[in-house]
Amino acid sequence: MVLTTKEFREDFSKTFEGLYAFDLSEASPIQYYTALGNYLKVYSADNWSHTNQAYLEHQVKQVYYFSMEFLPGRMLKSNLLNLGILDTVRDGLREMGLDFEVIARAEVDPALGNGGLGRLASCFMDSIASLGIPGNGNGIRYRYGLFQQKFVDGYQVELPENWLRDGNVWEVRKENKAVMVRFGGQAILSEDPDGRLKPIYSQTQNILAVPYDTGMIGYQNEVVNNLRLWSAEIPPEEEIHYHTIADREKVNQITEVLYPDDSNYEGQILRLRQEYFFTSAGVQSIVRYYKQMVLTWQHFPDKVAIHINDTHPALCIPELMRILLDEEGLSWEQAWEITQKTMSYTNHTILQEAMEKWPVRMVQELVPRIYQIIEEINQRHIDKKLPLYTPELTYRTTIIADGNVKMAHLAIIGSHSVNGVAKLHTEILMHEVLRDFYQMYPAKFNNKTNGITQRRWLHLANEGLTKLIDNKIGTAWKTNPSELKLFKSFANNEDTLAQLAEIKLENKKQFAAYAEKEMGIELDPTALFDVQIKRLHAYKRQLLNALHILDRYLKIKDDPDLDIQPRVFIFGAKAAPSYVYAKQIIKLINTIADMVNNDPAIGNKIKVVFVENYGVSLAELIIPAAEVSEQISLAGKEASGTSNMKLMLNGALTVATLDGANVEIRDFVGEDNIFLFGLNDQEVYAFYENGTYHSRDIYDSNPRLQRVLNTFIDGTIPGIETEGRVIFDSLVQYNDEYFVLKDFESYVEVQEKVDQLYQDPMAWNQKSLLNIASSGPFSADFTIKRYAEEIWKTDSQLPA
Ligand code: 26Y
Repeated sequence: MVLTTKEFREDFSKTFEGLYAFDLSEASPIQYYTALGNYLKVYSADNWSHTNQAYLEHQVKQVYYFSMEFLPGRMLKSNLLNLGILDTVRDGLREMGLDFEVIARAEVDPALGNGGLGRLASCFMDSIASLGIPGNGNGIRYRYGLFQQKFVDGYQVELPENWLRDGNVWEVRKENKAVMVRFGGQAILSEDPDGRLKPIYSQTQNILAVPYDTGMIGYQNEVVNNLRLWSAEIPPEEEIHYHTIADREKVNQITEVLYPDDSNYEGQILRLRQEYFFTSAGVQSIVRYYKQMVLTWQHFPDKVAIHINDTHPALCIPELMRILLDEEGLSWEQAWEITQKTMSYTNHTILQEAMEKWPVRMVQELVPRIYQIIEEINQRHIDKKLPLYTPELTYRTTIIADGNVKMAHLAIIGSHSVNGVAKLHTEILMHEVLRDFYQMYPAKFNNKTNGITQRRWLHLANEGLTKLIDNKIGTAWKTNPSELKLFKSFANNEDTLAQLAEIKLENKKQFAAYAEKEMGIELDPTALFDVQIKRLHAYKRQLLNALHILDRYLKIKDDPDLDIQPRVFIFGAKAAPSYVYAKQIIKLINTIADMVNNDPAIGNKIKVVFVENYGVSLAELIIPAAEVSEQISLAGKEASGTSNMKLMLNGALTVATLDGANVEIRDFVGEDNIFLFGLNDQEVYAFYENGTYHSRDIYDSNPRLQRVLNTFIDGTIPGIETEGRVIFDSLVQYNDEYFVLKDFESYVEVQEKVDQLYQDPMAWNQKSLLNIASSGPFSADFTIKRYAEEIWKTDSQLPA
């Protein structure tokens, strides 16, 4: 049944009156938005409950995607799109004299994640539902999301992100589905009447885990899956034991804030609490659901797949073991077989410092029974592998070592599948980082290159481009993104190329309007828009970008009449609050921005825009306006990257090292349509092995680079005495950990080529078009199909 605008207006007005009991004409955007959200919840309620019923009735296998982080972005538009009523609602609101865009912007963007890993989880939720795969998300309902970033005098300042201030229309609190999670105390094993060892608990702290469910609406297929986020509460029957506010606070604290660090592991007990809290709650609720099906335990892996998004939820493994052993009375062997068959794990990082390992004492104290189980998993692993491998190799793979529990080892040993997130990354895992495990379990390892949902990142974010593509190749690409390649046949069509340029210009104007309004920076929309948007981290090398800007700046200062392609350098990045060096780089770039933007000799030749509080919503504004995509991490460090895919899909040309998924971008689009530079991963490894990298020598021997670096310490850039010195020293004195100086030369060279190509708009637009047309393989739909077929063994429930 198609919804008419008339029906929409009537139902919407009713919803509004029911909620607010006053005349619709005098409401605020947030009130309209809330009413719209409520309307949509009702509109999609049947689909939600039917999907649920169908899964249960047919006892289909379901996947549970466990992730500490989800970054869904605003949901109003994407829900409308997926329900197939975006245009109707927009038109209906217009007929009522309301501005849909203003209403949509009233929604908060829930920042329940740090970056790539969290956003990936949300793209996956969209694809799982859109493919009709029975799937659920499982995570934490943080009371405060990732901090809001402000710049004060160029420094990052963090403010709390109270994303629930106006309520959350999409969630449904499900008190009736709450479970109890046990912490601390003692677990003493003793024999039960059947002679089995079972734990007797004493002095534990019991926390109530209350789920909040959000419908994950599939793309025009009537499927609504579930994202379940858990919140920690005091169990009502235990209220009496909580005497002080501090006691109560300790409970609320568990789901109070998201840890804002995504690259530097710290053994904080609260984080371990969070990890056990949501994994235990999630696994318990899965088991409870399974028990409705009256099947033997052996069939558990035929009905349930649990996916562990990085090691953060790896306690799923001992938790499922605990339930099967202690509560369901299975033998160790049975429980272990079920657990391994159920679990799969994705690794997202190569950086050693981001690998989770928990002090044994901490695990013992916080979850004593879980620790016992981990110990036994470890011992059995050693007993099984020692006869087969050298003691050295075996002991390198233990879960417990040097007083720590190594979460990656637990995740690998307890899962049947281990995957990396790009071809190169998986290779590096197999042959470098996890090579001992690869030798032991070659069959577990596989690659699943990341993907993105083209629904949010093209259809919604870039309506102009969507229309153009629809006009040229039809709309089938929306459900089958490989169809995007049909767009290639327009690569020589001047008309199409001109339209493409027109759309890009329009998107650039939109961003320029934002920069003007929010930051007071005036941009020339015909300048080249160059974009680097990602977390701030030394390995991602925002510094290299900064060096290039300074190099240009000096050139223009030397010769103010220099004929050079005007460029706008756009940055968006948050730094972990404790990551001092990253914050110094933010200050540096902000100071460069001030200097350059206000220098009349520079004019429009360079503008630098560092947007505050980068997140999903800003990405949706910036990406469609981008012409150059900066993917310049040191080769071998970025697991995959996903902004690289979004930018390509929106027609940006990539400046890249051969790192992460950039390698596959090159393969799909061809060497001629990407700007490659710098060391490759093998060359980087060779330097590590030989110890022959000396950044000081490069500084000494390259006068151009020397001059750029000296601006950090010679007063050229005013007001960065401290930061300038630290950064200078890190690059020159302390041997430049991420080879910034080594790659500088080839980076500026390739940037000159970028400028040259830009002088020929048709050639540029052609490459832009080829990038769009070659980006289909990076659809998360394909990635999810592979996860479903090769790892989860879940089937789409859509009619074939
Ligand atoms: C343990 C704690 C310090 C921690 C918290 C968050 C460690 C890591 C993370 C998040 C990591 C992350 O976002 N990794 C990114 O995952 C993306 C999706 O796979 C990749 O595209 C990207 O290269 C990788 O950096």
